[in-house]
Amino acid sequence: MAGEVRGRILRSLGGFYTLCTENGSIPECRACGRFRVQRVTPLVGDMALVCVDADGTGLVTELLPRKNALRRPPLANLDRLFIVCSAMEPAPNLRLLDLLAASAEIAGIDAVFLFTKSDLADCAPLVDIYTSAGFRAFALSPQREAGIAEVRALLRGCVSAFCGNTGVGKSTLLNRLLPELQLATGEISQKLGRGRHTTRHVELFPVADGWVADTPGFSALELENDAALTDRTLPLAFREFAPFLDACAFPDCAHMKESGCAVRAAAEAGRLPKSRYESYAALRGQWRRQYGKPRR
Ligand SMILES: Nc1nc2c(ncn2[C@@H]2O[C@H](COP(=O)(O)OP(=O)(O)OP(=O)(O)O)[C@@H](O)[C@H]2O)c(=O)[nH]1
Ligand SMILES: [Mg+2]
Ligand SMILES: [Zn+2]
Repeated sequence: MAGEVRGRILRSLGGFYTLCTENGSIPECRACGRFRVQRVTPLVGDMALVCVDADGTGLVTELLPRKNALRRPPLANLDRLFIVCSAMEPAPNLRLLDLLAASAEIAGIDAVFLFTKSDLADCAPLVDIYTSAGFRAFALSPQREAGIAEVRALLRGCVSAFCGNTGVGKSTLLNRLLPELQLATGEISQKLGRGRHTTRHVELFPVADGWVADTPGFSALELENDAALTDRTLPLAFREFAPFLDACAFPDCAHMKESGCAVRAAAEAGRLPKSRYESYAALRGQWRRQYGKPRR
């Protein structure tokens, strides 16, 4: 059945793409040379047109418009991003969580927090921070069923992804939710960092009426030149700041050292999580150092 068909990119590995089409899956598709010239990189999650030859090999010829796209993890057309963080081994990195959540918020992707290894340490303080910031957040432990049914329900009918630091238990949790996946999981080593990543590529797997991606973990996440995330949009990427933004004394308040800043006052008064405000201030500082003074 030669011809052009529409499909979703499920996997991208070494320049080869696996697509799921209504005629089944087409492995080892190459991408059209024009993409390289146009500096377009097909992403897992992309809807694409693929030309299938008589011998069954495919060539991705066109990417259909994206609903959204993330650089880290590299995925397109996500409805939901599960941000996974362990209570310990590795220790929580709130700055990383808040950067991931901010990227999702600006892209219009629903962020949900999953705190794993609650058998090793209490996840309640973490769950508290994120529920009071207005997110869904769950504490999960291998021995307990709490939260599992809720997460399963959130997977249904949408395209989602698990992301977070390496070793937090993304693949372990996906195996528990979807035992048929049988994903490889890794031993935690003292030497977290390069070469310790168990999951090595992004891949979408089918779930009830939807798709879910496992992604490789990262041990640090740089503020990348994400056009959507600037010092101007950053306050909007912290959803719990919204009720305070109009109450700042200056309309162009950066929510840093300004007098009459309602956001900073709310953080100091405990009306929004202090760690979230600290992440905001740190990310803004980092943005300013990297990309210079904004145009006013
Ligand atoms: N005690 C405990 N260990 C866990 C839990 N979840 C995962 N682990 C262990 O943590 C280690 C890492 O788990 P993975 O699922 O491979 O972690 P990952 O997030 O997929 O890691 P990368 O693929 O490298 O990004 C494994 O040894 C798991 O058995 C948990 O809830 N409690
Ligand atoms: Mg993994
Ligand atoms: Zn302010």
